[in-house]
Amino acid sequence: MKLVTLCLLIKDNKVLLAMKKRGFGTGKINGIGGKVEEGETIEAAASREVGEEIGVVIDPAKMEKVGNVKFYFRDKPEWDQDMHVFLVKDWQGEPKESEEMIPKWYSHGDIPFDVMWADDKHWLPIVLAGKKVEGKFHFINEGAQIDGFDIREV
Ligand code: 6U4
Repeated sequence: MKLVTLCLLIKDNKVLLAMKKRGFGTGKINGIGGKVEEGETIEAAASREVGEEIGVVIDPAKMEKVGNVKFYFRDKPEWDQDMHVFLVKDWQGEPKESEEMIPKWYSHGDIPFDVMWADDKHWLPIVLAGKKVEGKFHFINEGAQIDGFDIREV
């Protein structure tokens, strides 16, 4: 199962999400992150991905771990992911578009769930409300549909 990260930058009651231009989930809007590489801590990987994808520098010590969500794809088990979610309120630099992503700020009441992964509406509002989550989702139809899930606040 792939270990991946997701960072949610928060400023003035808005969250930074980004449209993915290539790779897994192309065209979808989500937080910023990617795979943890061998020998890397999860926090270091999250910080590296944010640097690569939107050009912002984060101190791994200043990220707040707020979630662990596992994804299981019934028809594509090689896509299974163990995702670690972080809130980030302190960084250096201005988010900018890269070859991989187009970032944009969203009010908490204006999240574009219809163009995000189907799981996000079940856990992202909880995290944006300042709580921590843990859970799992089972997908069918190559991720287009949820076939069962379990999310709890921790
Ligand atoms: P490379 O190999 O670097 O092109 P990349 O396109 O960066 O891969 P990957 O696989 O490294 O993608 O990371 C997937 C990213 O998508 C992670 O940040 C986690 C995020 N992600 C995957 N499934 C998700 C889901 N169901 N809901 C969500 N984010 C998800 O909110």
